[in-house]
Amino acid sequence: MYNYKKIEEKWKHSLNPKPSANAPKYYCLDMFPYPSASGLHVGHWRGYVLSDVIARYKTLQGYDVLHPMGFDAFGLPTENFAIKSKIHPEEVTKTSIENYKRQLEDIGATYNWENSVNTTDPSFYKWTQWIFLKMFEEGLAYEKEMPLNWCSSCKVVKANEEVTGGVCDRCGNETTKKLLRQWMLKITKYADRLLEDLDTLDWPEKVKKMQKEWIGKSHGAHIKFNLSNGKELTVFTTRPDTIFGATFLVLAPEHDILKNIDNEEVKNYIKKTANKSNIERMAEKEKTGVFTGLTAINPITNEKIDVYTADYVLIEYGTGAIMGVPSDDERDSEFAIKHNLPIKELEYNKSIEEAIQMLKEKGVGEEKISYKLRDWVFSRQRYWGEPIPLVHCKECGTVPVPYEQLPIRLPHTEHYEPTDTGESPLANIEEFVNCECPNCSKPAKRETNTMPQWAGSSWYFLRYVDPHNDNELASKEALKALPVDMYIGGIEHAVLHLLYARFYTKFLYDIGAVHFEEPFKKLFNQGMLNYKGQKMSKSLGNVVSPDDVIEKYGRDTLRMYELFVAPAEIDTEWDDAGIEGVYRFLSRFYRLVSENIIPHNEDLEKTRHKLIKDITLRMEDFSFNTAISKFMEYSNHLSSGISEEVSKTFIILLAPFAPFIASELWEKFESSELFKQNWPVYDEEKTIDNFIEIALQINGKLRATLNVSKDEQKEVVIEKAKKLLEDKLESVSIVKEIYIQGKIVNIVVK
Ligand code: ANZ
Ligand code: ZN
Repeated sequence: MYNYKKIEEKWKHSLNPKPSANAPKYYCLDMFPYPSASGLHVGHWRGYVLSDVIARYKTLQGYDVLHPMGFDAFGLPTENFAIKSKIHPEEVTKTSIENYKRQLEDIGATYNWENSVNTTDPSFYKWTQWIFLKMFEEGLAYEKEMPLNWCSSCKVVKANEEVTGGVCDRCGNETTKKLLRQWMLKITKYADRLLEDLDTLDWPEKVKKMQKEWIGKSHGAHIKFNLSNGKELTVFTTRPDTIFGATFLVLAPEHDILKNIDNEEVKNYIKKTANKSNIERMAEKEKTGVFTGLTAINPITNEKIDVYTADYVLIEYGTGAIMGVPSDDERDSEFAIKHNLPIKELEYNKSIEEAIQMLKEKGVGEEKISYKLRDWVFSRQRYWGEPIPLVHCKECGTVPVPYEQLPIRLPHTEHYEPTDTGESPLANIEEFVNCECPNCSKPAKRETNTMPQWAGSSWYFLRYVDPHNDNELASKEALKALPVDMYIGGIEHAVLHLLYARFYTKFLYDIGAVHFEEPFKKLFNQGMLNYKGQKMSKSLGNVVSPDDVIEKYGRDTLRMYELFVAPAEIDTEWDDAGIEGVYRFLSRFYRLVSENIIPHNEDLEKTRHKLIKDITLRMEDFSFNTAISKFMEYSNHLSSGISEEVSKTFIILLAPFAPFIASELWEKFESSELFKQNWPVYDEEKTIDNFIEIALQINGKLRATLNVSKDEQKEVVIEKAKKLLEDKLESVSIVKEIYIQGKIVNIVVK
């Protein structure tokens, strides 16, 4: 009887494969989780099982596998939970991590826990702060007043990436714009490299496309217009050839030129749009806008045209101003119709290049490339994050904290709730704020903003290889294990985390801290595991707890079911019945190997090679669900008996999926460690069905069958057939011998 409880208890602590000394390295990485107070559910397990199977497979193939796990523990989810539960974020983090570790170990995942990192550990964030200082030194970190997405419910500024559809991705409230002083990172400096190097990556095309669009490189031109107030206005256009049809100009409501306009209507319009999200502004509804009172001269046609402000023009893109070409641009056309502006139907046969040439010659324009990518708003006004290691001095301005003073520790406080002034709670902690200027030693004040949750996750994969190094981020020697060979995580990180991590890596490459420009060679996005038609989540109350499944079926069944349920990259539905099938397979296989061992023979040897081939090819394809179907098929096929040789091969192949039962069964045959074995190899010859069965007929009647090699010569087959039918042919005379290739020998007699 398959007693999974006993087996799993027995093998719980001896499943970690140990690498051989000078094996080639393989770095298999999971996107590390933020440890939430509600723990893991079976949906989270989809990715973790996947990476564990790959890690174990690669170990058996002889690689020195690094498969680390850590915790992305700073950030809003923990802080919001702490505020609600009135338990300090430090405490929440500690207990959540303990629970996660228990759950991860529980399922038999082979993590290198000695390499673990935790982004809230000062010995880790020392280096998060170090990287920031390096960026500051290189001019990549700068301060700016920014109209930012403000969530009045979370009381926090949100990065563009954290606002979806105009609402806060954390609480679902609509965000508004608020002007605040912020620390920015100049990711735009890397736009071209981030774009071009996508071509070098073995990533899902979908993710590459999303990054491409996020970077949003457009070729076009800047064109200058003279305004009636004596100022000059530059617009960005991707269609400079349409300048002949430009019959009005539109400014974003936030545009500088509007700052000094004394016009009630304009002022009201600016005020009204301030609270709208970009998504709303670009939505396909009526194009609102007002006349500014200004006019401009079209530099090519010399016509006088009106200048409007309208919120379909965004301040962040291009120059925040456009030329309206109603004949060719749909939005401009809608706007022109609504505001009764002239529409010039023209035919353009001038190419874009020629148009740019013409604008250049007239001195009113030039070629320009524009990006959608914005610099990264890097500061947060919250408690639970890394302090930004800068000091503000009245005499010296903004001064970086000397490297030897790192880490700047997050001070402990009981008042970690956000303030509604938009300032960080750290601003109220005098012992923290007041300090000495590192430059002139006069009293100065610390920066009180903290870093976003993305800071730690942008580089954590570098630290795993050398987590206790106090002198550098990671030693050159340890970094040889990088870049990451296989990165596994959800598609939701396509543009945020994955773009930031690439940016950080490129920066660290530029300052000589790492030897590679791209952190993740291969990326795999596992699909979501839904339940009752929805994403599994505690708040929806449709969570399947791994603890319950383990109790009822065992860890091996849960592991295999996670992979059997669907191709790993596809979203799918948890199916309570489906798990039974996996459980039955494991029970049957256990019984087969325990009770039904027969002597090895040629047929079984053949089956063994076929099995190795079928599984190995599927492993290489990441087709784990079909690999499991194959296991089931072979187990059925072998139900009348299995030899020791086939059993041992089967067990090694099964080990990455079901390490507990595999270890138990292995012990029946061998005393060596299962995970020190080599992944079996197959002999192609032996997987081919060489022999075929030929029907032997006399005068069209079946008399016997004969096994011959597939491409046996006709003469040889007939010779063998006659030999086999010898006694039946004795007293007759042969008229004709017919051979139908690979099928029938018919001997016609009289
Ligand atoms: C005239 C024109 C004629 C345009 C035409 C397009 C088609 P992509 O491709 O996304 O880069 N634009 C420029 N800045 C803008 C802003 N801040 N807010 C909203 N729209 C803006 O789009 C570039 C085009 O989007 C630009 O080219 C401009 O309209 C508009 F037949 O200029 B075009
Ligand atoms: Zn100073």
